[in-house]
Order: sequence, then C-alpha cells, then structure tokens
Amino acid sequence: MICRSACLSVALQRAKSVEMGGMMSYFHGFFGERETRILMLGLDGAGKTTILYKLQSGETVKTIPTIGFNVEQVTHKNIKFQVWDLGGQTSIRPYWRCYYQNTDAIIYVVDSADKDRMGLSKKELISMLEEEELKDAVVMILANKQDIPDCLSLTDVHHALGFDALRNKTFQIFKTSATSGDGLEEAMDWLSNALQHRN
Ligand code: G3D
Ligand code: MG
Repeated sequence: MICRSACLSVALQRAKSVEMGGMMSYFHGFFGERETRILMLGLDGAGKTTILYKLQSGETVKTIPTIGFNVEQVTHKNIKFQVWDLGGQTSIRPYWRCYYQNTDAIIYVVDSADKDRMGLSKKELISMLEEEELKDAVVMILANKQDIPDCLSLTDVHHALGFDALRNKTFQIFKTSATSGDGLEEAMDWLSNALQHRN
C-alpha cells in the first residue's frame, strides 16, 4: 500500500522530466529505446546532490516529495537518475523498493572524511546490495571529499566498506571531489563502459 503510493508519485512525475546534458551524454544511446536507470545513494551529506548538479548542466534537479522521504530526480532523454539519502530510517525502507526495479547501476557515494559513520555507510551498502531487484546492477562507489585533509584514502575507504558484499558484482571504486569535479569524469567513463559491455 505504502509502496504503491510512492510508485504512483514516480509515475506522475515521469511527465515532468528535466532536460540535462553535460556528462549524462556518456550514457545516451547505449540502450536504444530502453530507459537507463541509475540510483545514486549514500548517507546524508556524502555529496550526492553536489554530484548530481555537477553531472548535468545547470538545470534544476527535481525533488519529488514522497511521504517519508525525498527523491531527487533528473531525466535526460532515456537516462533516469534518482537520488536519496540512506541511513537509519528503517520505517521508510518499504518505499525504496519502488525505485529499485529495473535499476541498471548504483552509484554509492561515501564521505571519505566522515570516519565516524564509515561503519554505518558499510551497513547501508550491504543491506542495499542484498535487495533482490538490485542483484544485477553495476556498482560504482565514489570515495568523495578527497580534497579534505586527513580524509581516508581510496584504499582505506574500500577496506572500511569491506569486500564481501561486492563479490560477484561488476564493481569499481573511484576517488572524487564533487565540489571541484575531480575524478567524476573518469568514474562516469568507467560506468558508461561497464553498462555498455553488460548488454
Ligand atoms: P548529500 O546530497 O549526499 O546529502 P550534499 O550531500 O551534496 O548536499 O553535500 C553535503 C555537503 O558536502 C555540502 O556542503 C557540499 O558542498 C559538501 N561537499 C560535497 N562534496 C564535497 C567534496 O567533494 N568536497 C568537499 N570539501 N565538500 C563536499 P554544505 O556546506 O553546503 O552543507
Ligand atoms: Mg542531497
């Protein structure tokens, strides 16, 4: 019931997509008529919204107010990006499943400087990857905020998240700084290639 109303909200928003260009053009055309669906997830404050704005070129990101949580969404031609915060809200998890179906890729964003919540970020990543609907999705992890002094290195972030949940996945981890944009192009390049070769 809860899930159905959240899904309805997505359906209603579908007509109001936002045009964007920039790095999204990486993905265009690979799937022909089929929509490419990418979820960007991570704890609040990890840098997801900043990345979303960097990826597209100056257009407004649409926030869909759904009971319980907000989903940011941008759609460019046949590529749909959906973004929301993970972390501790077990009561609203049923909503999330509405957005999992037909997901091609997950971008999981980690604040490399938030050492205190690295364990929580790992826990959320593991629970998400256990979802049946996401089992075939390509996974890209962004160790973000690499510009902050004393942040965890790429290797340290990888260790902190653990390797078990990512076994048997098409997976890669990149270091990024969303504010400067450093590392984003390389990461998106890998993702578009991984998606292309998967089909
Ligand atoms: P979220 O959408 O995952 O919740 P946001 O995260 O994109 O809103 O980012 C949270 C804060 O972190 C923002 O700062 C943003 O500017 C900052 N941030 C995002 N990415 C980076 C990065 O790579 N380096 C640094 N130094 N900061 C980053 P404010 O001050 O607006 O809360
Ligand atoms: Mg945000």
